[in-house]
Amino acid sequence: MSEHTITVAGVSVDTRHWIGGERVASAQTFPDVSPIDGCTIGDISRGAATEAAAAVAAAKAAFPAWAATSRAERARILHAIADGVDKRIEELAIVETTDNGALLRSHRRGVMPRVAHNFRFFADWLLKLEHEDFETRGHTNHVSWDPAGPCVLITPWNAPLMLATWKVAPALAAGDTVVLKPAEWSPLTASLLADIAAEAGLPAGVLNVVQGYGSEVGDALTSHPDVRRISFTGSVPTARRIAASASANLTPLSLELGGKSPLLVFADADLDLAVDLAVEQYDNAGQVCLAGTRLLVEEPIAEEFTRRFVEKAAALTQGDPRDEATDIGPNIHPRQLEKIDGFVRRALDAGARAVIGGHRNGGQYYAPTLLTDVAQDSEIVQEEVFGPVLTLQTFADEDEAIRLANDTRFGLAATLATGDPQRAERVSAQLVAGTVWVNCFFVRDLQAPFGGSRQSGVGREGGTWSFDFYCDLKNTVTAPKGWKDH
Ligand code: TXE
Repeated sequence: MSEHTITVAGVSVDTRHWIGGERVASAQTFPDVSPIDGCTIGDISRGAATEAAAAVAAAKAAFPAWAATSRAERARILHAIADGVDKRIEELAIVETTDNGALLRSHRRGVMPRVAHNFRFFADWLLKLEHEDFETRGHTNHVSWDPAGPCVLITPWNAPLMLATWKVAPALAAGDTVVLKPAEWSPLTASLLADIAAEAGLPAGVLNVVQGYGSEVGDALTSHPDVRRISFTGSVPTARRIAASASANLTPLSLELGGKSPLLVFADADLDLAVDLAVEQYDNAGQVCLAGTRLLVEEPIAEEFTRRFVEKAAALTQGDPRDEATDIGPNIHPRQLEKIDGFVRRALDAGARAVIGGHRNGGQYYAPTLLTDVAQDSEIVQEEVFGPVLTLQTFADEDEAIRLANDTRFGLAATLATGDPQRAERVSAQLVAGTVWVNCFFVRDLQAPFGGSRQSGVGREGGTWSFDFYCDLKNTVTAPKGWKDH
């Protein structure tokens, strides 16, 4: 075992970058700390501009051959990567849980199988992707999906491999090459993905992984003139920095950012279902961009809803995410915990009432919290907390519900609980959100467009929309034989 390999719960993970089909170490490292116990898991290569440039160069060098690889062969390799993920689900699950503190049972049974599905889905979609040719005055128009070039994919820590592969899979399927920059708080599964991809036969340089702090490696990647696409999931301030940096070359961006999504509960809803949906918003310790953190409840049922919610939330088990019985694990980092607690303290100081929680719960854990008596224009209602913190407000009628729901600078998602299908149709038509769920939550088909309105993002990914982004669409117009236009 090399000095650059660490063992995480019995799984070997290389701590170096993966550039041009080789492991590359940086002289400097950064510590990767587990949120479960605050212990250092290992020291990871700390990339800088040199590694960023090397990775883009490797992606550029590998691009022509990969772009010229037939669709069928690209799809075959993506399927082989999916098979590799399937074989290592247990390993990926435990490494991810150790690294970011999300539940092992979710990683094992939900997330990692979805990671494999991401590769299979985009491989299969690639094979179906066709534009109809059409005619203009006897000329044929042929629209082709040309690979765009090297892509920089920058991903967050709340669902590291899941979110990375939402980008990696369509980019590779499209014939692009990739530089993946995982978050510094959860760098490990990206390294395992590099191993799996290499074993599956992905040629050297097609997928590169650069580790390090965004502030140190980010600019060199996002301002690079050879980069043809940048896809980013993360915070709004970082998105602004990336957009500024990408503006040097007008590199197209896909941005999937935060949210402050509403969950609207109407008096005609199935109350048990509504309460289940609300409690589900604590998933992943609230570190979910889509979370419906603003509970908006119709006045006549607010008291009963709150009573049932508190009963259900009180039954949640908080603790070690490796334990099957655990419902809520730790938050990712002391800095994130500090941020969450700051939001809650300021809300309480401003007159909010904690119906449950409102405090830390030892270690890196934050007690599931529900705050009432919050003003619509207050920080706690307007800003993304990214922790297990929900607010509850009431509304008198449908118009007020819609007004409150839309009164935010975000527009990622919205959830409705109602027993009236016409109301569902009426209300969802008026909500500003990339996704609206009616009497359900978190159901996502990869062929659906996914993304946010307003400051929740730019662009949509999923199905054909992903290929729209990762490809250069080209129209070739051919005159019929013997045609003279001039
Ligand atoms: O995010 P950052 P942070 C929100 C959530 C959270 C807040 C802060 O509200 O509390 O963001 O999280 C890389 N150039 N979301 O600070 O900074 C960084 O290395 C290029 C919502 O961790 O956005 C990491 O890989 N890259 C969200 C990635 O950006 C840079 C998920 C995300 O980190 C960079 C995560 C730079 N200058 C946080 N600076 C969601 N939408 O799901 C940083 N990075």
